[in-house]
Amino acid sequence: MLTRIDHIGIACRDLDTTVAFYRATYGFEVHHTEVNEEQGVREAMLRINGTDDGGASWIQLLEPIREDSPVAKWLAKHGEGVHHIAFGTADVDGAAQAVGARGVRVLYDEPRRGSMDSRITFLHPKDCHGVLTELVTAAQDAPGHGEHG
Ligand code: MC0
Repeated sequence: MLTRIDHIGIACRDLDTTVAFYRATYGFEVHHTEVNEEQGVREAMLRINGTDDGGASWIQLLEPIREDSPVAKWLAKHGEGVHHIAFGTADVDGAAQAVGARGVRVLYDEPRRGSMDSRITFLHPKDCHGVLTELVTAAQDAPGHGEHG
């Protein structure tokens, strides 16, 4: 059902400074940046492996753009650090339904838009031994991607 670690989300106060650290220390380059208004973040995706066609895992650096956003709240309470882990699946709807049926709170009724046009939902950290857990179907991993009609 869940086939890989898609990304690790890291909360930071200043995206540019944190990107500079990852570049200088590990040689990771930014593959993509975007603002996700709904989630209240500006983010940078650093690809660790894989290709544009799929199978990649990522470090996702997250800077809040609003004080009332989940990442801003997390930073105020805990400071910078790992904010969530995301498991990849070809079927985020099915995975969310299956996990929900096992008694874990799924935070969204329907998956929402995540990085790079992925579809995402979250599991409540209190039901996951303290880990905010995301389920994600990357755009490239969605059934039918690349097919031409
Ligand atoms: C909160 N808690 C966490 C946590 N955030 N525990 C582990 N990891 C986290 N990241 C804990 C708090 O410490 C607290 O426990 C309890 O959960 C309630 O937290 P709260 O501070 O009162 O905040 P709430 O209840 O208003 O919201 C928590 C909730 C929220 C998880 C529902 O953060 C949420 O909806 N998160 C999902 C969306 C999200 O995080 N978006 C940002 C990434 P104590 O024991 O202190 O009471 S967007 C993203 O990642 C996208 C772009 C993508 O991947 O593509």
